[in-house]
Amino acid sequence: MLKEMQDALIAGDKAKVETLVDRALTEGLPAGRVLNEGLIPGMERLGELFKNNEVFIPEVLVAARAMNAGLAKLEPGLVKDGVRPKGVVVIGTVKGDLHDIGKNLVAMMLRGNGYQIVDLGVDVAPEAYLEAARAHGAGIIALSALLTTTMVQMKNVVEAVGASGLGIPVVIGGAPVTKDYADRIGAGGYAPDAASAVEEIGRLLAG
Ligand code: B1M
Repeated sequence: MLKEMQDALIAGDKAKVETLVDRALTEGLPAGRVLNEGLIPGMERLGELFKNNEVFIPEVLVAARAMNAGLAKLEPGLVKDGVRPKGVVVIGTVKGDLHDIGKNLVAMMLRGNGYQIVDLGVDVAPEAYLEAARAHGAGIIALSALLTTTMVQMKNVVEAVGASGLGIPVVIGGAPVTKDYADRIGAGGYAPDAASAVEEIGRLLAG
């Protein structure tokens, strides 16, 4: 069923992805397994096809919609009930970048671990992070970037936060982002995937 889910995702068949996610959950598969063995490998296979010019942007967009629909179905299973917010996290994909699947996953895992999430979406200007952090009393700002051309925006946000006097850390991640890059731009934290983002944010908020 998980292989069938991957195929439906690649085909951009949103209704089928939703049905298969529902069926997997009804049959008792843990949400984390559906995510890690169904949806994510599907997206990885799609990435390969995209890289090799075997599929193009319209197909990827349709598949991304199917992925987000599948993620929405999984969210209740990934989120623990009745946990008091551990802190407020402002999250968004940086200016010029429209990729939101990884960012949504990080937001979802954080929510599931008891954080209150202020999700600014995609293509977020540095000032918007600052405004939201002030308005919601955030303890941390989390940035996602998927393009080598947009990850440079992270430096602008780190500098804006530094100049603002807010005194809160910025944590960064996304496929092209590395620990070395985070250190170079003075970001307080870095995480390679959604699960480590939860750990990293917990560490930063505790310290
Ligand atoms: Co785009 N795209 N895309 N794309 N796209 C990539 C990223 C690319 C690697 C494809 C390729 O060439 N192989 C390539 C980037 C090359 C580069 O810069 N190095 C690329 C390109 C070039 C482009 C365009 C420029 C294409 C064009 O127009 N010619 C264009 C740019 C548009 C823009 O943003 N301005 C573009 C457009 C698109 C779509 C809109 C069609 C669509 C996005 C739809 C959407 O997100 N709603 C899309 C997609 C889907 C992809 C691929 C296929 C999949 C990305 C994805 O969602 N992965 C991608 C190829 C690939 O990655 N294999 C590709 C699944 C997701 C779960 O992983 O986002 O990496 P990811 O998140 C991970 C970690 O990175 C981490 O945790 C997540 C899960 O563990 N993480 C964090 C992410 N954020 C984090 C933040 C953290 C911590 C961890 O802390 C805060």
